[in-house]
Amino acid sequence: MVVLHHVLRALCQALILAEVILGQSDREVLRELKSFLQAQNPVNRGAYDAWSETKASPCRLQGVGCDAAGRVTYLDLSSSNIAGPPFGNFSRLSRLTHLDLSANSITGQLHPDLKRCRGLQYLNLSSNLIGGALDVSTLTNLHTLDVSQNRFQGNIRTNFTSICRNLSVITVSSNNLTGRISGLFSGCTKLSDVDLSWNQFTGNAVWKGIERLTRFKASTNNLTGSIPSSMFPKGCKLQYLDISSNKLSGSFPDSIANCSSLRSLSLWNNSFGGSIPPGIGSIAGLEELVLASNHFHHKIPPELINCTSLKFLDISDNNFGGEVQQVLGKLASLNHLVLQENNYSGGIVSSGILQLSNLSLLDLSFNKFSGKLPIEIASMTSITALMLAENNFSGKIPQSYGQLLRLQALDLSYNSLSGEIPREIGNLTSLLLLMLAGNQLSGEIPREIGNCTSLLWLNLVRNRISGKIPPEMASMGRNPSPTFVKNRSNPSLIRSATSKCLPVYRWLPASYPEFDYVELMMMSQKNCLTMWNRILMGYEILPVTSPLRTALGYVQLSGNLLNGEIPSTISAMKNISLLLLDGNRLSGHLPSEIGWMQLVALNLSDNSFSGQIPFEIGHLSSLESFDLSWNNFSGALPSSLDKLSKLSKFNVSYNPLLSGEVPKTGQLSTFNDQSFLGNPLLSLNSPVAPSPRSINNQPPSYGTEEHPTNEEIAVSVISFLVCFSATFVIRELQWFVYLYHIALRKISNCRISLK
Ligand SMILES: *[C@@H]1O[C@H](CO)[C@@H](O)[C@H](O)[C@H]1NC(C)=O
Ligand SMILES: *[C@@H]1O[C@H](CO)[C@@H](O)[C@H](O)[C@H]1NC(C)=O
Ligand SMILES: *[C@@H]1O[C@H](CO)[C@@H](O)[C@H](O)[C@H]1NC(C)=O
Ligand SMILES: *[C@@H]1O[C@H](CO)[C@@H](O)[C@H](O)[C@H]1NC(C)=O
Ligand SMILES: *[C@@H]1O[C@H](CO)[C@@H](O)[C@H](O)[C@H]1NC(C)=O
Ligand SMILES: *[C@@H]1O[C@H](CO)[C@@H](O)[C@H](O)[C@H]1NC(C)=O
Ligand SMILES: *[C@@H]1O[C@H](CO)[C@@H](O)[C@H](O)[C@H]1NC(C)=O
Ligand SMILES: *[C@@H]1O[C@H](CO)[C@@H](O)[C@H](O)[C@H]1NC(C)=O
Ligand SMILES: *[C@@H]1O[C@H](CO)[C@@H](O)[C@H](O)[C@H]1NC(C)=O
Ligand SMILES: *[C@@H]1O[C@H](CO)[C@@H](O)[C@H](O)[C@H]1NC(C)=O
Ligand SMILES: CC(=O)N[C@H]1CO[C@H](CO)[C@@H](O)[C@@H]1O
Ligand SMILES: CC(=O)N[C@H]1CO[C@H](CO)[C@@H](O)[C@@H]1O
Repeated sequence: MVVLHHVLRALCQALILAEVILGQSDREVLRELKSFLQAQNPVNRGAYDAWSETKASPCRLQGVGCDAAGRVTYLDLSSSNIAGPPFGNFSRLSRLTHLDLSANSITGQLHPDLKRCRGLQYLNLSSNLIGGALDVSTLTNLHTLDVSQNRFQGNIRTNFTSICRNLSVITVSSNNLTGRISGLFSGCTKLSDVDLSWNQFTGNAVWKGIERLTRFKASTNNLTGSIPSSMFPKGCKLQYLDISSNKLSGSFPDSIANCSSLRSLSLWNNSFGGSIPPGIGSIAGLEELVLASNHFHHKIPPELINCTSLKFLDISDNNFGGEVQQVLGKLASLNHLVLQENNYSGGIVSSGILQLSNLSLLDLSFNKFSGKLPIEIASMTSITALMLAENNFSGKIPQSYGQLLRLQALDLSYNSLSGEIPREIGNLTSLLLLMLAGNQLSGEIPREIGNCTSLLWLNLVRNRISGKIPPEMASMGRNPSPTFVKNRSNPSLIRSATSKCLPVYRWLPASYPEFDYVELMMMSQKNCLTMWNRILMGYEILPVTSPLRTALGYVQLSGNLLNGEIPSTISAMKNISLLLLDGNRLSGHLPSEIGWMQLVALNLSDNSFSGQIPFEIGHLSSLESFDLSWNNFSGALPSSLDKLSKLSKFNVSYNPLLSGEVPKTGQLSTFNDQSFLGNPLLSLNSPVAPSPRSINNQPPSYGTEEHPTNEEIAVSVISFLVCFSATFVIRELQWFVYLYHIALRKISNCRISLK
């Protein structure tokens, strides 16, 4: 008995010592990891940079977690500014089950070492730059795999059966993966959540077992064929189904009714035709139905009335038309109703959609509606976005729309509206966006517009608006924060449905390079509407280097009959980046106060401005685009213009009274004679700068982060090495003392438990 006791105790001690030694190896790996990452990322490091070299246990380091034995099982290095190739020694953390490297800039291919991390249950590599084949076939214990937003390519098929056993969540969206997905996950009995979106998968979406999932997303792939009703058998558990932006066709099966837990169904941008399946009406919990950009038949089944939870309905860009269907007016829980791009011509009032008391977004744009703007809209007190653009509405804008106190976006552009802009518009203090372009509006801009304290985006282009620019207008958009705060606390207020970004395209000012960049970002991020919503919440979407970052607002008044001077109050418009006044009858001197705005683009072309170009223009240090052509400016170009170092588009052509010389050095010397046409008194000594810029080329380059010089890198690497070696000796001693204490404590635990 005593012998056994001793043997057991020895064994226990040996085991603990082994643990402690392995634990030390974990610590060693983390130290290697830290120095590897530090070497790869000389500046801007993540939390790992603060990992204490002296801290006794690695388990307390930020982002590190351990099991009871003190072994590292959990490592979270997400959003840590990690760039460069992957670390190659994770497998030496032999107990590691959770590894999160997401939201970094890791490059190269999947490291062969990662494939040896067989214990991994959670692996998140999303939002990196990892390419090559996605071979994770050895990670047979995975529960969750997220490799979305990388550059993986090749055929996915061969490598998934082996990891199916425990797999519950798999996300491979936004890569370049190919292969037929039909049957891909047939053997994965625990699978519940699959996201294959934004790849190049082929085949049809049908595979045995889809009904076991709760979430299936395969948007934006190359899926073809039709969907048989056997896809949704009895017991279907689907809650979210998104197969939008594929090439699926035929009618959508009525058996979807078997998926009684369905909350969101998105079929947009396919070629589905026929009737909307009436079976949808039996899914009482359905909240979101997105059928846009298909060929669904005119008739909407009355059964939809029973979708009593439906909040979000988008049937835009289909073959709907004629009178708005009455069933739509009975969907009492609707928040968002999007009927844009159909062939509707009437029934706005008779359908009852204007009585839907929860409606916050109503988009009827791009249809054939005509007649007066419905007065009934004035009673829709929940409305935040009213989009009626590109129809044939005529008559006046009702004064009573001034009661829509929650309105944030009003787009009536490209109709045949006439009369004045009602002064009641000044009541709309939440209004962020007012688009009235392309109508026949006349009269003056109401001075009350200055009461629209949130109004950042105003587009009145191509109307017949006359009179002076009211000085009060300078107060518009001065404080949009309360509206942004409202949207942040309730994002669903402004959420939009499809990824078809029509309202956003209209919002973007055409042909201004500054906004080209916003557009590019929205497209390349593949999530235009997510970004749109961020904009409406007042979050910055542009990189630090962008001059638009501080003030994204604009005032577009081009192509009207405005006259008189620009009011000197204009300097108060601090949130406006673009001021476009071209094609009016504005005259007089340019007020020097304009120099105190924060403009990125200023277009005064084709007016009757006269006098000197004010020296203060030189204060517009963010100005990139400046057009004064076709006016009567006189005198010399102020020397301050040379300080506009961001200026890439400059035009003073056809101001025949401009005189003096164009400087041979500085910013103005970078423009060629295209910027100075028709100015006989202006001498252009054409120094021909190394790369002369014409008025249309060279869009500003954004997004280039400042990289450290080689010297900076060298200095930081050297100083790191010095610090590191100096602390090393001390640290080793402390660590040893710590190990000794742990070992003693565990050994005494052994004694107690064996007694
Ligand atoms: C990985 O560990 C090996 C020793 O097992 C070492 O030689 C190598 O430098 C380590 N790699 C990195 C990137 O730290
Ligand atoms: C992976 O990480 C990203 C970013 O950190 C996160 O948004 C996402 O939810 C994670 N994926 C899973 C499946 O946990
Ligand atoms: C995706 O792969 C195809 C070839 O399979 C290639 O032509 C294309 O450039 C790749 N796209 C991206 C974004 O990597
Ligand atoms: C989509 O699949 C079809 C065949 O199913 C193929 O011909 C076509 O090239 C694929 N398109 C893309 C973009 O992968
Ligand atoms: C519609 O889907 C196709 C892929 O099938 C995609 O190329 C296209 O961009 C999508 N359209 C929109 C507006 O997203
Ligand atoms: C539900 O699925 C069964 C097969 O499992 C099918 O016979 C039935 O028609 C489906 N229900 C509906 C409403 O389509
Ligand atoms: C709505 O559901 C009820 C009860 O489930 C049913 O009696 C009624 O016929 C349904 N309405 C329509 C239009 O299908
Ligand atoms: C649109 O509706 C009108 C009648 O309102 C009809 O004459 C026309 O053919 C329809 N156009 C399309 C493309 O469906
Ligand atoms: C302006 O708003 C007030 C409430 O703040 C409201 O009483 C009034 O009717 C509105 N005026 C118009 C013309 O809509
Ligand atoms: C709205 O604007 C008018 C004219 O600029 C001004 O007299 C009035 O006080 C403003 N009302 C509010 C509530 O700010
Ligand atoms: C496309 C792909 O990733 N294929 C890989 C599947 O797994 C084997 C090894 O198991 C790799 O050799 C393939 O490249
Ligand atoms: C890590 C994990 O959960 N592994 C499980 C995978 O599935 C097998 C069989 O279902 C289990 O035995 C493992 O425990």
